Amino acid sequence: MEEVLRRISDSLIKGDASSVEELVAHALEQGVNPRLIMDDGLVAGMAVIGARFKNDEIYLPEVMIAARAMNTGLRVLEPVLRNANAEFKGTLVLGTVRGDLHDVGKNMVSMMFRGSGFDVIDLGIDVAESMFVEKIKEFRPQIVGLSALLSTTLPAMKSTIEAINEAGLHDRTIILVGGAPVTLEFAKEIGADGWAPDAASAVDEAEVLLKQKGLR
Ligand code: B1M
Repeated sequence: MEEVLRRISDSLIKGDASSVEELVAHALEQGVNPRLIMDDGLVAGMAVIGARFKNDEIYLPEVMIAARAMNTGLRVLEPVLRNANAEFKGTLVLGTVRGDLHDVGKNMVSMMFRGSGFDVIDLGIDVAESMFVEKIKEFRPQIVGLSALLSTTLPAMKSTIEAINEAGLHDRTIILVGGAPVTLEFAKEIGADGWAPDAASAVDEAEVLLKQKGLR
């Protein structure tokens, strides 16, 4: 099992999306736990990419290719992580905030929510404040999820919450924020209802908040 996880991680580091796709499918066939494939295969590979990028050992094109391989692997895992028996728990409108193009973590959040019985309206990356407002009006979600990976896009997270408040839409929804530079302290400061350090705990946090706010 460790061998296949290491190969997934190595292929991701090389940016070899088709090998990642094949190996993830192969690991699933072998009965490897999908969460292990995600954490010890895909995320582990991405951590190496992050460290190499930080140390100037690799550059943006390699990072972009690795992220594409990671998203390919996540797509193979998604149907397996989806629990067909999970009861419907609500709707999540999710996006990476304006100016920010990072989507891997957001996609993991989307998968975890879908797997736990939520409908996810994924607005993608670089989502303007007005788009969040428009989609909240359209879908009336119980949860709005904002992701940001850059310290320079944290202000857009704040202005998105302000836009939701100004549109009078916050009462009927909880706003959950996350992403590497987002802290609990920052989340409180900008008026988010909840914060989570990773995709799995985002679901747990949402479930607690939904009960607290009487939305479940
Ligand atoms: Co960029 N990038 N990047 N990048 N990139 C980072 C984030 C950086 C930390 C790298 C570094 O310098 N060490 C740095 C940000 C520094 C900072 O601001 N503090 C950085 C930079 C500077 C940039 C550019 C500005 C580089 C440049 O152009 N000179 C540029 C900005 C582009 C833009 O967005 N406008 C840029 C571009 C890119 C690529 C396009 C090449 C690519 C993204 C491709 C893609 O996403 N499809 C990319 C990548 C891949 C990274 C790194 C290497 C990896 C990010 C990732 O996918 N991690 C990253 C370095 C790193 O993270 N160590 C880096 C794996 C993923 C699973 O983790 O996204 O953190 P993460 O998600 C986690 C949690 O954060 C959490 O759950 C997930 C795990 O379960 N989470 C949530 C995320 N969203 C959540 C929402 C929630 C709850 C939890 O509730 C709603």
